[in-house]
Amino acid sequence: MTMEGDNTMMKRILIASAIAVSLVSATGAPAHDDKNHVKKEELRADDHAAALGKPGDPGKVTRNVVVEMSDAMRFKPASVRVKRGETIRFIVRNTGKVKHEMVLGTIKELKEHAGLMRKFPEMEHADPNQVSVDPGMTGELVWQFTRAGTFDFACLVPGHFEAGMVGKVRVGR
Ligand SMILES: [Cu+2]
Repeated sequence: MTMEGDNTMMKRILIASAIAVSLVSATGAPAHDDKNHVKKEELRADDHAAALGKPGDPGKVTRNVVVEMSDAMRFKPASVRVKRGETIRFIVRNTGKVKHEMVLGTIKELKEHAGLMRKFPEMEHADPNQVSVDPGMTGELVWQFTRAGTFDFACLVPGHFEAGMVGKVRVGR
């Protein structure tokens, strides 16, 4: 799936992954859903993004940060410092031969999500806090860090998180 993918499809995938994530964290197992569920889970997905900020306005980017992802299962740099309030455009290069992704979150969320990816390896997502990048390609992720603290990012392609493909964002005042 490319970043230019069909909007309706993106929306559907976003909702599906939001449901999947919260169902697993709530009950430990996927369950069936109904229409009301979709609305509720969508809201919850927004809440969890709020822990470290919000999707950034591409017109208000204060700084570009280049991050390289490799088949060594590492991000370079693995640690990024930003000032509170900054809107960062992550320019995310995949120098490897397999797909990688950069997902922003707290380590707890990322762990839960990694477990889900092991159960559903074909799962695709398009949440605003993540970018998937095909081998040899470059993707972008614009994020505004509205809270001070230390946050995490990880590659949630099955096995990659477990292999140590993680990094940190330190948000100072
Ligand atoms: Cu990876």
